Parts: sequence; structure tokens; C-alpha cells
Amino acid sequence: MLEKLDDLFTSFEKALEEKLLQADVLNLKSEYLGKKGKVSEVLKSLKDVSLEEKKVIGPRANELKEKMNQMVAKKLSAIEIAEINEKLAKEKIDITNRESVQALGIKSGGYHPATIIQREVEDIFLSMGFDILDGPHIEDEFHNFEALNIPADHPARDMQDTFWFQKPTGENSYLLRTHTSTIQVRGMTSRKPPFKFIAPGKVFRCERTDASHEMVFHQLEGMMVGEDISVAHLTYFMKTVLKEIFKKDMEIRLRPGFFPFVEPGFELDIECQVCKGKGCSVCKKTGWVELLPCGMVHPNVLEAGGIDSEKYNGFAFGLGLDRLVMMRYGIDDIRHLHGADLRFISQFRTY
Ligand code: FA5
Repeated sequence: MLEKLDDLFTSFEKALEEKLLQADVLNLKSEYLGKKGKVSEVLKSLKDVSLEEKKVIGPRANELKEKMNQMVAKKLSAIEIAEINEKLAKEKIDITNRESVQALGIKSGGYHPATIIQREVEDIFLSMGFDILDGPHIEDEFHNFEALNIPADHPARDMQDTFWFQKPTGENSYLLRTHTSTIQVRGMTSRKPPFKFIAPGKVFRCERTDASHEMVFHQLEGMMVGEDISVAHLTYFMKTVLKEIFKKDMEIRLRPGFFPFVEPGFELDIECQVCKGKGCSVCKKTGWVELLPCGMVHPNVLEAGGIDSEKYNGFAFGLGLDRLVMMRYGIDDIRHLHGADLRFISQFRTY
């Protein structure tokens, strides 16, 4: 009987080695170790042997059964690991390869049109030697107003409807910046002339929205300070940037504009690209879009920024980035830009 058991074990071991599927292994287990399996068949004749033999055969049979069970468990886990590895190898994707990602039906994202234009404008200014600065959304009165020649109680504070944070006592304290001109102040105090920089970012105004007005929108501030800077420098840089963005010479209109932080101040308008100057809801039927207020930096602003206004002068501008996006893509309502409607946003993929 011992011999028979050993033969069974050997044939089991050989058969197990050949099995590659979980189901086949389980079938083999039941063929040998099941209630009516081969091992039980052999052990049936245990009743006919002497007590002495039983004492040897019994433990040996248990030992072999235990070993066979262990071998089955080991084989099953090996098959499982092999299956997982095969699946992983099959499902492996190169996420840096757009085709393989799209083949799986996964849609890849794209940039928001405001980001696309902002980066383009940044690149143009970088190529002309401008630095890029950043500043906080939550500002104090000094940076948003006072340092920009707008003292408390000055009527110009009403030009930009402000979101204020109130102190527990009810007085106004901090505010959400109403323009990126706040970064002019930070730029001046952190560098020595000559310098030139731009500062793109979100700004906030408590305004009624319409086709060309949002409460949260983007501006791109620019400033150049040095000796003998003139309006000619200002118009040169503005025209160059607009030509790069629209890939053509743009019709522009410069009219006097009042901003307490520049003197003289201008409003630079471009021909409305939505209606090509014919008049529409975006340009309020005028054919022109106010895009870029600018001017020569007021001496008081230079002094507040720690710059000697006798020796240095400069220009500054505040580009309305969302309006630029609208003009570039012919978008007839600014509210589409922040509507988070994927049908709209996905039209601007750059690839
Ligand atoms: C300013 O914010 C000045 N700080 C700009 C400036 C900088 C002037 C430096 C001189 C020197 P204004 O409020 O006009 O100016 O806004 C600038 C531009 O932001 C506008 O020309 C327009 O393109 C855009 N803009 C203004 N209000 C909104 C709004 N509610 N929604 C969308 N764009 C707006």
C-alpha cells in the first residue's frame, strides 16, 4: 500500500506540473484528494492490513495528503500571479503617448483659452526681456489704492467696485484686488531701475455682468521704468504685442483716459474682432473694444515705490486678458469663459 501511495504521489506531482489553468488544478485535486478520489480508494483497503502496518501507512497517507494540498495551494497562487502579470502586461499604457491613451477611450484634457492666451502673451513679453511677477489676490488698501495715488475718500475709488473684507467692528480692512496694478507697487519696491515686468492674474469687482463684463476676470499688468522712457516706447511695445497675438497689424485707437496712477493716461482700443468693426453686443455697437488702458507712471506712484521720480520715469498698462481672448477667438459673451461648459472649452484644444 505504501508503494501505491508513493506512486499516486508521483503521478499527482507530474500531472500537477502540466496544469496551467486554475480549473484544471481544482479538478486534479478532487481526482486525487476528493471523497471518492484516488487516495481514498487506496486507503479503503487499510481495513485489511495489520495494526502494525496501519501505524505506518496512516501517518504516511496523512503526510502525503498534506503535501499534496500544499502543492495545490502553491500552484493556484502561482497561476493567479501569472494571470495578473499577463493582464498587467496587456493593459500597460504609455501615458506620454496620446494615441495609446485615446485608444483606450480616455479623453485627455486641454488648456482653457484664457491660459493659452496668457501663456502666449507671457512668451512675447519674455522674448522682449520682461520679467513675470505674481502677487496676492487678497490685498490691503495701500497696494490697491494709496500707493497708486488714490488716497482714502478719493472719488476714483468708486471707479472699481470693490469686494471688501470687514473687520468684526464693521470697518473695511482687506479687499479682493480690483486690478493687477497692485503688483506695480510690489515690483517697484523689490527692484532697482531700469526694469520691466509683467504681472498676469485674476482680479475681482462687484459688478453687474453682461456680454463683456464679469465679476472675476483676468488682467495682465505691465510696467517699464528707466531714464527717458516715452509714450513712443509704450506704443511700440503695445503694437508689437498685438501684432504677435493677432498675426497682423491691428487697427488701434488711442484716446485720453483718466487713471490716478498715470499722467498722461490713455485708453487703447482695438477694432472689435467679433463683428470686425460693424458693431455688436460685445463692443456695444461701437466697433471698438476697450482693451488696454495705459499711460506714463505718475511721479507720486514712483515715489511710493521708492523710486526717484526726478531721475526715472516709465510707462504702465493693464491689459484685459479675457477681452483679448474674446477678440482672438471671436467669442461673443465673456460669461462663456467661466461657464465650465466642456462643449465650449474643448473647442480650444491646442493639439
Ligand atoms: C484698470 O484696472 C487699471 N488698473 C489699468 C491700468 C494699468 C491703467 C496701468 C493704466 C496703467 P480698467 O478698470 O479700465 O483699468 O480695467 C482694465 C481692463 O480690464 C479693461 O480695459 C478691460 O479690458 C478689462 N476689464 C475691466 N473691467 C472688466 C470686467 N468687469 N470684465 C472683464 N474685463 C474687464
